[in-house]
Amino acid sequence: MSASTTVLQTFADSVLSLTLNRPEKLNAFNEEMHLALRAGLERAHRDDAVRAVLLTGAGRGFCAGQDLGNRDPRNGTPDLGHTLDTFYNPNVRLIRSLEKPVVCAVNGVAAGAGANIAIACDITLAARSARFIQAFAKIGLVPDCGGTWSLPRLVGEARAKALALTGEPLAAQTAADWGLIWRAVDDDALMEEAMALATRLAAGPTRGLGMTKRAIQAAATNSLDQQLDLERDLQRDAGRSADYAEGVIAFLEKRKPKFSGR
Ligand code: LHQ
Repeated sequence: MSASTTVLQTFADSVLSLTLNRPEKLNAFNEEMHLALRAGLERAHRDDAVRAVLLTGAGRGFCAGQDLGNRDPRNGTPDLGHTLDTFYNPNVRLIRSLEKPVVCAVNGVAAGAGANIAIACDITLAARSARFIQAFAKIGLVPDCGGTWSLPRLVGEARAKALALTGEPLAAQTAADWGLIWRAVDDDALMEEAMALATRLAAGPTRGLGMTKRAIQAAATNSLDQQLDLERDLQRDAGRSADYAEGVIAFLEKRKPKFSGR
């Protein structure tokens, strides 16, 4: 268990569940919650027993971004670049560099940094009632947590600009139709479906899945030639994994594979 209650950690079936837990503030980030999320993500990096992560929020919201009470300009002009460097960016990097699947279950409104953390995850599901809001424009800020990078890649420049410049809420189903997330799910089915997905992934060939994540992310900046070389290198490693041997032998023996993650 993490010492802080601002992010709840539970571990079962090789899945580490991280639940943002400041429901009275719609799970807006204060410094304690950043550090608690970081502790959970670092555990996922460190601990071989963790083979998938499930990120969600407690209460009726997923995450309302920065706790604006903590960055009140009446208390002096804040250095928000420092806030990003110190608190947000490390967590986004931990999500992206983790060579294990990160499933996000967006249980309610995801605004500002909350929306962009949700879409930084590998597979994002959302409750049909959830909304994604690039709230930054409403307070004179710029989308962060990689939003200016991921939004145009996921939905194209036209939609990215319209979402970011207007701050209009995007319904979960539209987010799925546009490719911003994987799937919108009935509210009461969300957690069961997200946990089933995370559990299935956690029982998978973890090394191969991790390398697949790395390769797809690298494609954003690689040429085709570089990507073909990367695939060759990763496939070489994957082909030496215990899970490749198990997968092929199980296929030939007409049984279900039992992957160890190695
Ligand atoms: C909140 C918040 C919140 C504090 C709801 N803070 N209390 C990075 C670097 C550093 C600084 C700046 O920012 C960033 C990145 C960012 O994330 S910028 C974007 C910051 N987030 C926002 O601007 C969103 C602000 N929240 C909202 O617009 C609404 O609350 C949404 C649309 C998320 C939800 O609306 P409702 O469903 O109508 O809920 P509500 O507004 O009634 O909120 C419920 C409570 O949560 C309420 O408290 P109260 O004591 O009145 O019940 C809100 O004050 C509190 N809350 N978001 N970000």
